[in-house]
Amino acid sequence: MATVPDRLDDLASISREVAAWVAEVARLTLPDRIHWCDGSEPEFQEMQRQLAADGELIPLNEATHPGCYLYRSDPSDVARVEHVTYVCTKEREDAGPNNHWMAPAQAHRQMDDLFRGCMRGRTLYVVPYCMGPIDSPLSRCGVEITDSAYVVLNMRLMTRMGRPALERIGREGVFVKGLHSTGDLNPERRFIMHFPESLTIKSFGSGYGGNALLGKKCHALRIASWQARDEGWLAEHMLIVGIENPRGETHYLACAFPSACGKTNLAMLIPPASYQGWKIWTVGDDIAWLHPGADGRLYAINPESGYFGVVPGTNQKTNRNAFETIRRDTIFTNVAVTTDGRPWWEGLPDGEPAYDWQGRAYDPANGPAAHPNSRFTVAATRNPSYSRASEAPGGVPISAIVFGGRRRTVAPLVYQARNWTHGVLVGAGVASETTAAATGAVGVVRRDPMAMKPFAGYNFADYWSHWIKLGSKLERAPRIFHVNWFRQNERGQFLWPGFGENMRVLRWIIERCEGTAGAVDTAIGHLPGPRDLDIQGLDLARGALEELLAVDPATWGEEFDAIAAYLDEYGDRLPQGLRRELADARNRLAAT
Ligand code: GTP
Ligand code: SPV
Ligand code: MN
Repeated sequence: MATVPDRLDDLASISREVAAWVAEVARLTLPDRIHWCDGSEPEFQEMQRQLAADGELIPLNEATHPGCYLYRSDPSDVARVEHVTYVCTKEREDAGPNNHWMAPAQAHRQMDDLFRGCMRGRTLYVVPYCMGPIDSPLSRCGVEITDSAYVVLNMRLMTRMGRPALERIGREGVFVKGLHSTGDLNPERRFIMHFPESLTIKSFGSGYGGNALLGKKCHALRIASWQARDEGWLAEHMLIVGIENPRGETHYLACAFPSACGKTNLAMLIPPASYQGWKIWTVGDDIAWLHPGADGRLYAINPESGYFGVVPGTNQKTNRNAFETIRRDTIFTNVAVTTDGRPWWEGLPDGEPAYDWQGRAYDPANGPAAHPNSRFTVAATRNPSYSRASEAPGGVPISAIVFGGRRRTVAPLVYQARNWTHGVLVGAGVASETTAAATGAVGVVRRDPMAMKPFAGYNFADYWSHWIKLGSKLERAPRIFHVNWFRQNERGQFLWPGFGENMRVLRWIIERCEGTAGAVDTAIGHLPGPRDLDIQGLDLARGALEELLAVDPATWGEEFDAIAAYLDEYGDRLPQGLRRELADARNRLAAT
């Protein structure tokens, strides 16, 4: 059993800080081998080949899905685990009512006990990565130590991983330390701990998604949001999409919707046939880092380089770009397979599942064939609508910020906030039905401010203050909107067709930014009037549009009460600006 590197890798000599930390972790976890990842294509291919030989990855049909593999996670390990995710700050109040908290010393002790000797018989992988373009001053680096080869493969697709990242760390000396082990996958011994004050993450007992790919939610949101507050920027759960109009002008939007509420779909939308000359460019599908620019605008980079996207529901009609993207070089997690080895999921118009996501012979009595949170991992460059601007070191200028949620009732199709601070209230008031992206009940409405409930690395009250302050410094702040694609009629049918047709709403948003689209003023903000939204050629049910654009005073009275009660949980730390905006909104509602 080796506790020092088997071979003195040349990578180990690039950063003394990383090498020292790897040695320290090896003394604790006692791996058999240490592998420094260089991030090269041959390394990636060799690891895939090896995992397939070990039976951990299942090669899919090479004729229909070249370079694609299926991975089945442990059936108890299929989603993020919010109830055991902690933010461990010195002061409990800094983590806020929105986070589970544990004192750092106790948390380290508890985690180190779990990590002690946990890599015996296993390989310790050192995964240096850069979140954001490798040459961007806005990017930040980290190193994940993991004993999961599946995690390494995912990190290779999701981040700029390997030698260039390590070289940047060698120059800068600063990096986020992420320690991960799948452990024994015992849900009782599963914890995701964050130490923002020491740029450290410790994750044990899960091999899945946001629990284990530490560059993603742990680093790029929880740790980064803390850093962003200190440094004057924002780390957000937002897609970034460019919308090019027929005149060749491109507006970029940053949109925050909770997990499994449509970010990936909107980021790669295909406009309706009537939108000749309009083009959609995907910059990011899950996370945005937003920085004030010298010109008074807000600029966004996507810290990721791949997609970890929801599979069910993806087809030619709903999301042709994603459908094309995942036909090759994709890792599928927890989908079903057909007899001829093609991946299968609910929402595909053809094919039949032979084996379900757990590898059992498919039986509808066992529930869906593909897990509702089954995912694809694929490089962003595979996407037909991939934007070259994703590589721009300075990011892209943001015209509008769009919040949204999944709500059967209450929230209209779209409305615009009156100004930045009102927009922060709109974001703070976001509520959404829970989804399969996290363990626990599905379909329960909860407050999910800025779609960051599971991801803000500090007290939401401080976070909203930071938002308000940042906006006040922007001379050309983005306009703020709220959308809801998920309104239903009393029979449970969606009132709005969604997907590509969401383009019609995006168009109104852009034209509001340009000052050319009309709106009516209501208590909750500006809504499109009946003729302001382009619904030409759209087959909407009778009365659907009226319902989608209605602001019912009684319903909104209750909604404002609920938002007030929620904000009260943050006590004195809540910024006065939010209280004022809410009081104004209630007065406007009372006056109608
Ligand atoms: P995370 O990766 O968990 O952050 O999710 P996401 O926000 O990227 O959600 P995604 O785009 O993967 O969509 C989640 C689910 O919502 C999928 O099953 C989609 O088919 C469905 N969906 C997306 N957009 C729409 C829409 O406009 N209307 C309706 N009805 N469903 C949608
Ligand atoms: C989400 O849950 O918001 C995701 C998937 O994007 S995960 O990577 O598991 O966080
Ligand atoms: Mn997400």
